[in-house]
Amino acid sequence: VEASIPEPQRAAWTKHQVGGFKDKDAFESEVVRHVETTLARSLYNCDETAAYSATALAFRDRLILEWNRTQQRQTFSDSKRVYYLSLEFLMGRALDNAMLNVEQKDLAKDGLAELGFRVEDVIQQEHDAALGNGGLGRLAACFLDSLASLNYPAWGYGLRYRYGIFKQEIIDGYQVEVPDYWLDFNPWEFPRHDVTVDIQFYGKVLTETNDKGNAISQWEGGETVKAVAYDVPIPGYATPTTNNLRLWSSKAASGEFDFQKFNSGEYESSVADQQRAETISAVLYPNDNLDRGKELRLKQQYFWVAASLYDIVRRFKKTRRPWREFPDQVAIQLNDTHPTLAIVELQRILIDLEGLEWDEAWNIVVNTFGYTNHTVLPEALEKWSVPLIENLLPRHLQIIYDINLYFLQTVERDFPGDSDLLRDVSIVEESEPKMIRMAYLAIVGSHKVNGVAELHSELIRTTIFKDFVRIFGPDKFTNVTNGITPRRWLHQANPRLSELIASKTGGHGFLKDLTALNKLELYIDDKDFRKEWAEIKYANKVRLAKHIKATTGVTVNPAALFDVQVKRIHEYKRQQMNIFGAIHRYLELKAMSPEQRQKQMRRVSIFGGKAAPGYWMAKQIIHLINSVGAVVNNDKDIGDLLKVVFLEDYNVSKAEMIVPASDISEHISTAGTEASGTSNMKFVLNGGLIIGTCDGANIEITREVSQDNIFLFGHLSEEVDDLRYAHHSGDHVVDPKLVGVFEEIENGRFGNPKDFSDLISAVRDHGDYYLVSDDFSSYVDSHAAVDEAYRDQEGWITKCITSVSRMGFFSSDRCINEYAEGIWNVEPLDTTKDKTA
Ligand code: 4GP
Repeated sequence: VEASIPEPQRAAWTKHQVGGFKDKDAFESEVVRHVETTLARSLYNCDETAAYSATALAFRDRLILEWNRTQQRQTFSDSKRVYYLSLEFLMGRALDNAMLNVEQKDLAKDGLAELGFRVEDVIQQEHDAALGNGGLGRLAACFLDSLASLNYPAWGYGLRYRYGIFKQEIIDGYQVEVPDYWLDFNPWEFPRHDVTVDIQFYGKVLTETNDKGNAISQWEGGETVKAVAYDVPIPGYATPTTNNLRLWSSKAASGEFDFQKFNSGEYESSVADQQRAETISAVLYPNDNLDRGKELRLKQQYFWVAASLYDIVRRFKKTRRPWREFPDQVAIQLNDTHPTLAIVELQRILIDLEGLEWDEAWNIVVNTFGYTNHTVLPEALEKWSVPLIENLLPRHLQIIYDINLYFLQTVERDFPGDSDLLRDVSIVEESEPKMIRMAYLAIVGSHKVNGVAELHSELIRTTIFKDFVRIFGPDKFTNVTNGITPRRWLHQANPRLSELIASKTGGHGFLKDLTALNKLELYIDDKDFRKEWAEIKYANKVRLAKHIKATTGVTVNPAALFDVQVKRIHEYKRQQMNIFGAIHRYLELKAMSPEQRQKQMRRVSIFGGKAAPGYWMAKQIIHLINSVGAVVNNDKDIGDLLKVVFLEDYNVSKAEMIVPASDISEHISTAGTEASGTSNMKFVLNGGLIIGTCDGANIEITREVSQDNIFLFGHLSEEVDDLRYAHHSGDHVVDPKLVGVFEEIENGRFGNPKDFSDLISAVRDHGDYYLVSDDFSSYVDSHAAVDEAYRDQEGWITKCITSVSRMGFFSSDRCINEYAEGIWNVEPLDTTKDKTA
């Protein structure tokens, strides 16, 4: 249907087209209008929540206009688009970001003040959009910000979970999970009830032979669920480009409920279908770096991938180009293996629905997809059982088998007689039941595979995917070191530091070209600058201290060294080593004379992070941290020499407060386990230093800031195998300092020792897989070096300023440009040439 307004009427439209807020007045009038109409409130009952809602709606209106124009511009330019498929987008709050990106926060601040509100309080009313677990999901969110800020024609595709990651409460020292009702009020999404796709599950495959003698397969029957699009505008920074994040929500395909059942009195079962359909997009699986293989998760994956591909293909078809040009118009990036079924689905569309020959179709598929791996942990590498796929997606299983067959034929041709190789690289694992190895499918079906930091990319090339490097050659495998958006992680999270940097680097240009930070080194000896720098850090610590007081009741001294480890709780990330280290510090302090003690550096050990609800060891770690805090924080001998706090419900908006307040942050994974890490970059960018292992992006951070400005310790990844072997062969002796720590835990100093016995036995009796004992003494030494360095405040500030000035490399803008050039082959759009129909 032609929906375009005819030429003669267009003048009327243009006359009424809405722009941004011309001034503060215009903004205020929009806020008041939304309070009085959209929210049906008045000046007599407008609280902060209502002020937030109205402000958000006012900005949303503004964004959606640019969103519309951006979509038009991209359509008319007819250029190649990027589609970022991610099961997680950990967006956090949107209002502050929107105000800053469209450069109207000051106006909003003044306007809100005139209406009786403080912008800071209004911002705090927003609920985080927590549609992700951790690093992988937050990376996707930073990428969306960069794609829009750099004017790339790009879409994100994900799922609109009704419940995001659970809310964490700490009760009696234990994690308790509470559902996250984030959708109660969400002004940032636009339901598109006109954009729906029917998604099929189950059923069977009918194969017929056509006149040419070719087998034609049809997937029939089964059940259908409707995917409804919800669009979230993504504003770029200081550019009109406003891209789209499209999230799919599931609904029953057949109307609201079964009227016949309803009329015959079966009230409950009449809505059962609807509920069953809606479960698909109901929950985000709360696992980070872990695959659980649940049927509903597979359903989620196919539902999302099929709806997204339908949308992408529909958009391509409007261009009326031949199919072979699909990869010239479309680049699809697979954020981990979760969307790997997209490879199979596109092949199915091309051969079953569009009638292409297998080889021609497969060529298109491979040239369209790129795959990013985010972890080498075996427990995180996705596998799906063949019977499960066969039942849910019978036609897809056939196609997977064919993809594997043709792939193995090429391997057999190139490496004749190597049956071990055939078995090792087969997409189908010959286990009972048989399993589909999704990472292998993703590699075979993509033209590029990348890791997320240099060490990690090297590890995937030489360990988990080494056979594929032999088969496809080294060029298919590449590295794109992760990055973070400086808009959220500096400008928004640390406004005073951002202003100070702007004042020294010639304005806010560094937010678009982060390498401009290097100009700061010119001011390294500037007294006023250093003073202001230190004041900002202190103020950020005061703000965090207030939060700690309000949420935990513990008083911490902002002059103490703030030592932070916030991230998902995982044995490989080694929060257990950190808390063992804190216990060791506590025991040492206790053993000192009061005079000696007073000479020690004051410390606040700050922890935060969620444990997957089913991850027993991670939950024990949280419990131990809280139990140690309960003892240490109330010990009169210790006072403010050591405090141990666990901050509840770590999320993006809390990170924005915690990161700028850190002096030292911990990135202490067993070497070779943390693919990259991205919070390490955030902490350094905000003028905090790192204590860390030679792992993930810590290595490249060291290369940039130099060895002198980072506290590295521990064994290297190439030593890990031998060390593990030593534990098993009985050649390892547990570190004596750690033995002392274990004794105190087992003596009941921190509560019932049974509660922590598994944490201890993992290290002492079960092979210490994460090598806590091997790294413990260098960890403790490194902390002593941190104390020493911090004593010299001037030296410390020099280290911090130097480090910040060298962090330009870690912008997600650099990262996105690398993807665009090396993987997607897409160009940014010139936003100044606004063509219309
Ligand atoms: C994470 C990695 O653990 C982390 O090192 C990396 O920085 C991040 O991806 C982004 O690349 N992986 C996950 C996951 O979150 O679930 O596999």
